[in-house]
Amino acid sequence: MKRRESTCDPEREAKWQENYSKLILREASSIPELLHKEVQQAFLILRKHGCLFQDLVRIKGKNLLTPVSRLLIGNPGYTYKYLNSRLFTVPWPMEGSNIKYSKDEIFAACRAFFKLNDYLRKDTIQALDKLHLIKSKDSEDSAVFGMVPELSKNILNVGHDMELKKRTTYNLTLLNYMDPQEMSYLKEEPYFGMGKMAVSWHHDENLVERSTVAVYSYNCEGPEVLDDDELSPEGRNPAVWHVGLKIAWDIKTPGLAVPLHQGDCYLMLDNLNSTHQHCVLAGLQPRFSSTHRVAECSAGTLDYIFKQCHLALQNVKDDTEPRTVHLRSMESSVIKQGEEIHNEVEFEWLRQFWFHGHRYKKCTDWWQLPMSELEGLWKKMECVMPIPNRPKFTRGPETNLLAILGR
Ligand code: A4F
Repeated sequence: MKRRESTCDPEREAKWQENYSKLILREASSIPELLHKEVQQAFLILRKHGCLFQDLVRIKGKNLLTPVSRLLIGNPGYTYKYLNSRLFTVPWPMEGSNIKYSKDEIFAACRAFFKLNDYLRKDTIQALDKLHLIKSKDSEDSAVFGMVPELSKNILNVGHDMELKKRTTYNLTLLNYMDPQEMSYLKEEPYFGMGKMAVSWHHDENLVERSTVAVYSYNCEGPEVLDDDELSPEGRNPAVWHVGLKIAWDIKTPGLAVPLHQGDCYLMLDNLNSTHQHCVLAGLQPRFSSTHRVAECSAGTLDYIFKQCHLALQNVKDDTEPRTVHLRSMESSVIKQGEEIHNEVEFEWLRQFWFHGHRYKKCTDWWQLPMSELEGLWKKMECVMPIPNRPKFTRGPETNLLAILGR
């Protein structure tokens, strides 16, 4: 294990540059004090109102509760799926949105994460510009770029700006909370002796390709066992939370453990999330984080699923006199498309929502209306094309859980 501090050893520094230069640490002191205050207050409010929940996920064939409790906040109507569980955003108050929250404090908390999101987006653009400059300074890329005519340069710039925007416009944040003292057991990090893990080595899933993940880390204050500088470079302070990073499929190259103090942020730039795995190494005190992501939402928004339902229902004729519904076309491709959408709305949306539904009500009733509309559309599909041999759909968690996870 190596720690992140710069070193006088040029060989070690070069190795770090080669393997880990896309991990950027922003120390708390570089972030505006008012933003810290608002964000830290927001975490405490959400914990006070019991808004963070452990998720039931499916991993390596097993259904498990995550040790970390979570809440998804983000663009209205967006969802994010990880480890087979779809989470629905508590909407943050974007310009032009008119969202009712269950409490003023919860509104203030969502507004704080929206502000943090904007701050991290701007900061990420700066970090990527710097990375781009460093990488293109010596590369052949820049030599070629230097030779292209002005017009092509402009086209390249426009393309570059569009890509940059696509990879930095965070559409949601997954909040995490864990109190290690409440955990009876935490796994040991298996490859580098990094100590107890709150989250095992993994890649974040379902993100836009090469998009950055930006993380704000807030650990509650408490005694630290040792000062960072008192430790050997091979050890890590077990009282302090760290983010661990390693190259994917590689346990020979030393991993990196970066200590996270109160209010520190880190950015996983560009393709770092796919070339590397990360883990979260537990400290002793409770810790929150806000992990801002560009979720790949092409099939993950309300707009999308409503469009799908309307597509399927184009094949359903709804007569009023006498009251009957029947299919317009019996062509196999049309029937198949209808069945796929019927499955999608039931298994990816309704069951997932009713399984976790009570959670969102703590913060807002925003999802109630669109989800009952979606249920109405599903019922129409059910009249003409019921799904054979599947567990009965109810609004309670039990059968939905079996149906979602056991598939
Ligand atoms: O060990 C874990 O981190 C874990 C424990 C558990 N009871 C359920 C899931 C996980 C888990 C995990 C949780 C959240 C997350 O965002 C990523 C995760 O990645 C993992 C994991 C990768 C467990 C094993 C693994 O290989």
